[in-house]
Amino acid sequence: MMNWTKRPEGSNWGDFGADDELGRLNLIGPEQVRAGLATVTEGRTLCLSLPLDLPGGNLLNPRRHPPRLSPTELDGAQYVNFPLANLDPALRDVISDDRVILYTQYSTQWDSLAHVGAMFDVDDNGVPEKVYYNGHRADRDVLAPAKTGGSSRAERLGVETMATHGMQGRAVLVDLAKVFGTNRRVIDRDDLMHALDATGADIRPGDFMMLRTGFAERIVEMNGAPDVEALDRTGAVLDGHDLALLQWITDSGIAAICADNYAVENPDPPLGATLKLPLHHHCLFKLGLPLAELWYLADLAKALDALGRCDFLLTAPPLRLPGALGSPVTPIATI
Ligand code: UVW
Repeated sequence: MMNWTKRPEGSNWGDFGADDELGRLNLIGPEQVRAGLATVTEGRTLCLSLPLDLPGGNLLNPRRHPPRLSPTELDGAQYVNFPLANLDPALRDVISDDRVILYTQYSTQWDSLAHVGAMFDVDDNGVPEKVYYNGHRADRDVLAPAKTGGSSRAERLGVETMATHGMQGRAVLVDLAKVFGTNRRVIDRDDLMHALDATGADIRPGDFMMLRTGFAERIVEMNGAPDVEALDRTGAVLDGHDLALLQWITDSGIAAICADNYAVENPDPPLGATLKLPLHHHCLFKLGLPLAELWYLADLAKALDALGRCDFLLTAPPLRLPGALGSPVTPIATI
């Protein structure tokens, strides 16, 4: 039995099963993994993560702060350069051991499907309620603060579902920075089609679509002191209000979108918009299609350019952290 009476127009709710939590990741199966492996010619790997303490500060998003590392502690002792001789004079070992306060979406990250939901009249009774992908009810099934004691641990749709699926397969880089330059530009469907043609990017169902805009490279140049006004003028962002672009995402069969910018889409909605993040709404909420942000794609772009191709094998599992709403990730491209 479905979790809903009415599903949002243009959604795929129910298509992968009533209780599905994987959404479009269901389209990555053995064939897509083999297709990814088949692209490997050089046996070379590239890291697609920023250092996780970038962008630096909390100006890009005041809610999110850089990671804070500190030593583990026991009986008043801090375990950094800790000589076990302090406990037993016979021992010569020295131990260092740490913990971290980590905002899961501060830097290179995955959004889980529990990251953005919507108010929607899922029971078709005229009363909108908070709901996530596939009709999973926000307060009852996904994040029930009453049950979880106020924590943010998702019972459904957390990142661990992505981690256990594997997150490996064929990926295609669309180098928007190469086609359009690195000034801010809002990209609609026609622009994206032009970029696919111009770069020869051949997107297939089950692919990870990777968007390089030049944003993460600017962050690296800013070296921990981001100039937010300059970043606001940097790089392409998708136009989540372009219905033709959203329809292309639906029809293309892509499994996920990974961008080097902050939100994938234009974060400034037009006057009167009822959604601030319409691309997140379409992808996370309607299609169960994960988004990834702040990936570092410059080295990969150079390497693929030299090889004259756009496809590669991507391996990018999030942390298997039960209930997390997003996750840092260290994606690896194999070319
Ligand atoms: C929001 O700020 C809602 O999210 P994201 O980092 O996914 O753009």
